[in-house]
Amino acid sequence: MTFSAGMLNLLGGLPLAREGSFWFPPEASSFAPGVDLTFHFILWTCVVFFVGICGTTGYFVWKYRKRPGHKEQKTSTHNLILEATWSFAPLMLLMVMFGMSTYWYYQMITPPKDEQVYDITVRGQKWRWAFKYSGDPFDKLYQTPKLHVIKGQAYRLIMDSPDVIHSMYLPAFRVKQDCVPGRYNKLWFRPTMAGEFDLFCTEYCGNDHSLMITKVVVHEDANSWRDAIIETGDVTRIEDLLARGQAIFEQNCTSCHTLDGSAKVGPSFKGIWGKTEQFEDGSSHVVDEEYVRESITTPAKHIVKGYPNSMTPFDFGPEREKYYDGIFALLKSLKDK
Ligand code: HEC
Ligand SMILES: [Cu+2]
Repeated sequence: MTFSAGMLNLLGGLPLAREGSFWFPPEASSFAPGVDLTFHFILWTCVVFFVGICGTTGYFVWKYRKRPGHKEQKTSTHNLILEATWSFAPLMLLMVMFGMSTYWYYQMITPPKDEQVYDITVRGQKWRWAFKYSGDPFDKLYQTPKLHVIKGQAYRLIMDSPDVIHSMYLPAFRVKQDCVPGRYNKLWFRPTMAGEFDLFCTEYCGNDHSLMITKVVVHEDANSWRDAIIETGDVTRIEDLLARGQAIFEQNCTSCHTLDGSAKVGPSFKGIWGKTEQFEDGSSHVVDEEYVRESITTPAKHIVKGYPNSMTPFDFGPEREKYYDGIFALLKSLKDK
C-alpha cells in the first residue's frame, strides 16, 4: 500500500483499518481489532491533550505578554473546582485505557474453553522455524517451515528453543511470544482472514537473526490445510535419497552450511565425505556415516578446527534414520572426485 493510500485509509477508516493501513498490517486475528482500538484510543487521547495543552500555553504566553500600556494583573492562587476537574478527568481516561488493555490482555492469555483448540508445537532454532502437527487428521508427526492454520479455528502454540531465546512475532495477528530454552511458552490466537502473513524472530539471536523469517499461511478450509502440511511437512516421502537430502538441507542447514565450498558459520559440505577432519582438541576422524550422525545429534563432541561450537543439535524425530539417509546421499554426491 502506498503512503497516500495509507493516509486516506487512516483518515477514512478510523479507528478500525481492516485492509491494513499506514500504521498497521491487516487485522487478521480475533485480537487485532481490540489491540488497534486500544492503540488508537490512547494515541488520539494523547494527540488531543498534547495539542490542546501546548496550544493554550502558547496562546496565553502571547496574550498576556508584557507590553507598554498593560499593567500586571493579580492571579488567583487556588481554585478547587478547576483542580478537582483536571485531576479527575484524566484519571477517568486512564481507567478507560487500563480497562481496555486489561480486557484484551486477558483475552490473549485465556484460550477458549468451550471449543476444540488445536495444538501446534513451535521450535525456534538458530536460524529457522519449525512447526509440528500431529493427531487428527494426521497419521504421524509432520513438520513444516511455514506455519499453517485454518481461518476461524482456535490454535494454541507450544513453543520452545534448543539454543538461545527467540521470539515469534505475527504482526497481522498482533501477537508475540518468546521461545525460551528449557521451558514451554504458550500462545493462542484465532485467524480471521485467509492469506499469507509475515512471521519474524524479534529477539536478537546471533549472526543470521535477520533471516529468521517465514510466513503464516491461513487456509480457507481444512482440506487445503491438511494437503499443504502433508506436502511440505514430510521430507521422508521423497523417494530419491539425493533429492530428500537436498530438501532437508534447504529446510535446516542453509543458514550455516553451503554446498559450493565456501565457508559460512560452519564448514561447507563440499568434499568432506571421506576426508579426515581435524578437530579443535587435536584429534581427527574420517567423515563417514557414524561421524555425520554424531555431528547432527551431538555437534559439540567434535569441533572442526577453525569453527565455533555453535551448531545446535537436531532431533528429526522417530523417522530420523530416513533423514540421515538423505543427508548421507547429499554429502556423498559432493565428494571430491
Ligand atoms: C547454527 C548453525 C548451524 C546449523 C543450522 C547447522 N550446522 Fe552443522 N555445523 C555448524 C558449525 C559451526 C560446525 C563446525 C563446528 C562443529 O564441528 O560443531 C558444523 C559442523 C557440521 C558437520 C561436521 C562438518 C565437518 O566438516 O566435519 C556436519 C556433518 C554438520 N555440521 C551437519 C549439519 C547438518 C546436516 C545440518 C542441517 C540438518 C547442520 N549441520 C546445521 C553449524 C551449523
Ligand atoms: Cu531468533
